[in-house]
Amino acid sequence: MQFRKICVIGLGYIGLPTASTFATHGIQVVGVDTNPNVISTIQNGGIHISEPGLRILVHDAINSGNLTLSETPETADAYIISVPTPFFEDDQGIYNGKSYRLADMRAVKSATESIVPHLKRGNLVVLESTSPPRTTIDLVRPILEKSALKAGSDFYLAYSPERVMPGQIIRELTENARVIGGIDKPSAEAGRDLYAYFVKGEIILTDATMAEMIKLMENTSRDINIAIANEFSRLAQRFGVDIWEAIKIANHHPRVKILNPGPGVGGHCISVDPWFFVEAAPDLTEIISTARHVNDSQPHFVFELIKTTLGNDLKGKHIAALGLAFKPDVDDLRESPAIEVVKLLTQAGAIVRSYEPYKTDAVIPGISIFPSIEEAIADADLLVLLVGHREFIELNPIKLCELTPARLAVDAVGGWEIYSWTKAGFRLIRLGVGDNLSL
Ligand code: SAJ
Repeated sequence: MQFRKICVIGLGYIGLPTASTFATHGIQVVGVDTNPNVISTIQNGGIHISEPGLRILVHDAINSGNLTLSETPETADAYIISVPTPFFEDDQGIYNGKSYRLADMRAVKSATESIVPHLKRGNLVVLESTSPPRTTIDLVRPILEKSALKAGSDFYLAYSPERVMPGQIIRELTENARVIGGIDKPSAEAGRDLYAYFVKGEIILTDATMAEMIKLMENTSRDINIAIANEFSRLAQRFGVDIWEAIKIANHHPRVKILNPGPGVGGHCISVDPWFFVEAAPDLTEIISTARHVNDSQPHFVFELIKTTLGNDLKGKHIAALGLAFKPDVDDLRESPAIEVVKLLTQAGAIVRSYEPYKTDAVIPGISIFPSIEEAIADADLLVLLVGHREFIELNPIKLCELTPARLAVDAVGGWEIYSWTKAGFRLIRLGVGDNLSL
């Protein structure tokens, strides 16, 4: 199947790189976003998200004449839906006394509805947004069929999850294997013909519900693996063991690959997606739900570690929080466990100065963000490393000593080396390293 023009609905972390990549591969693309600021930013040569290489890619796409922007979809050969699927902030479900989050599918619904007036016989519609199992056939299909066209016989419908890692999106978009699940075989094949314009990795065809489930399984298994690493860090602290060393040694086993503990799991994917399984089948998801609760409580564990280090009373204590992003070397603050830790410290009476090198102008209610590390650490009693940004890992503790009165440091990501920090005059406490602290 040939595609001359497509609409990509939702120009976020996935939609914008996807739209631009299709455009630089010769397809005419209408990038659609309901937020007029997103459209004007891109039209003025900027981008509203930071991702290595993205600005140049978008610039090339616009300059090629193939990428245009609009607040509404237009007639096209194919439509890709890549809008957010967060969970509701205030609403939650309860099963057997344990809470779980509920998926907010409003953006998928309205994006799908916006296609209906333009849908034509022979079109392909692909849902890319991470979604609960059966969304393509139970939610998207009936909306599209309001056009009086039938999925399968009149138009193709598929689900294809994005699997790219923030920070490496541009490369992974083309190089990663791509799963395409059709509501029938011709739909999967139409999807393959579309993504084959730029995907160099293997394209694997399956059915729509399996593709939805595969995506959720990938992120859920990562969440569970991080949860066990976090639980190991708690055990190590109790038993006087260095978890970082223990993991390194355990990973010498040919079939063991333990991930790293940290202040918790953030971002828009792994901390959200497992809930889609729990909501869809709370009676079958005991481990998934427990892992989510373990990871969500990890910021509290780090908070307790800092509190103990400062002698249990945080009132009036000055703390410099290094990093607010949800993971190293990205600017994304969504669901960030670092922010949770800062909030807990502030609630307990500490005066926290935060520094996030990738987003110095961020505004977060209740959090004081400073434009430079020098200002954040200037009057600190304690430094806490909350994100393993490269520039933090490479900090020289000897030089830091001249910039801060703090001689206490907590490392929640395993980024600072105890020997050099101790030599420089700091008492460094690392998450998951047991000493005489009894937590
Ligand atoms: N984290 C740890 N310990 C680790 C690894 C990660 O605590 O050993 C934390 C990170 O600091 C972060 C969170 O987990 O807070 C998630 O980070 P991540 O790097 O594991 O994943 P994401 O959210 O950036 O991207 C994931 C990827 N999925 C998998 O690796 C299975 C990516 O391929 C997906 O495309 C993406 O989710 C998505 O969009 O679903």
